[in-house]
Amino acid sequence: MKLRYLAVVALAAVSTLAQAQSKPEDMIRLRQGGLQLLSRNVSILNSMAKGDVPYNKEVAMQKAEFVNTLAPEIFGAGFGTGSDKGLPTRAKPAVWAEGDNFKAAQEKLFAVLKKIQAGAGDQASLKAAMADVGGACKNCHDNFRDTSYH
Ligand code: ASC
Repeated sequence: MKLRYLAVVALAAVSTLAQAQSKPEDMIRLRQGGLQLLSRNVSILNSMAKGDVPYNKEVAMQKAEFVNTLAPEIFGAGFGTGSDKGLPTRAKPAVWAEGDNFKAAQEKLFAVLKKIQAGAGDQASLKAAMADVGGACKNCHDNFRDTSYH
């Protein structure tokens, strides 16, 4: 009985969360802001890896953890059904029409981000792990991001 009650409460909480992001313009804002934050934090990691800014183990590990939390959140909550329009967006219709390919592109990014997290505690490993991240961003942009807003 108690378990069943907890399950109902948990389900209600999950559906409230889902509804909180269900408006197209909210999803578009979420993904655009989220991707900017992802870009900023990956760029800082890249600068540290190259030594353009001083490598700091604590900051690198914190940022690597952050991007690994952030990226799945962007793709989980930012590209829902109906968010192909609502605000100016560069997301191509292919995001929704070719869902499996879009998912595969995400998985590629997540895999690189995991490698970055595994390597963040050491500058040389971080540098090695950064090698594929630009490609993972570009792969998705080439296929799923328009050159201009619509
Ligand atoms: C970046 C950034 C992107 C990618 C992309 C790679 O630093 O902000 O969106 O790299 O330009 O093609």
